Amino acid sequence: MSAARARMSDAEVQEALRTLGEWRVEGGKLHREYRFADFVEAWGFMSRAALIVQGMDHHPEWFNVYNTVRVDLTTHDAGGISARDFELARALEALAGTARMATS
Ligand code: H2B
Repeated sequence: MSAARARMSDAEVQEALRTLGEWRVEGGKLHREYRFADFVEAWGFMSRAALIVQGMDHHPEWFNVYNTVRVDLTTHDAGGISARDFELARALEALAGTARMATS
């Protein structure tokens, strides 16, 4: 297994989370909830993300209701969170930064 796919220790995860303010560990997965301006913005985010994650060969678990997208990231082979999950989280952050978000 490459180092990027190796399971990170809890301490390594906590350290990496320091630069991803809205993300946390939930149920052993890297988790964030996005709230977009509306359903089309949420779906647009997911559509653009689909192209990126396929290129990365690393795919989110996600759940969409109207303007909300809940994202969970984990690395199956590692049985936990790896650097690949943080790489994907940062890619999603960059993408969400170009979207219209909910204002309240
Ligand atoms: N996505 C995520 N989030 N975790 C994985 O471990 C993973 C994946 N594994 N996408 C990939 C696909 C693997 O199944 C293929 C064979 O590379």
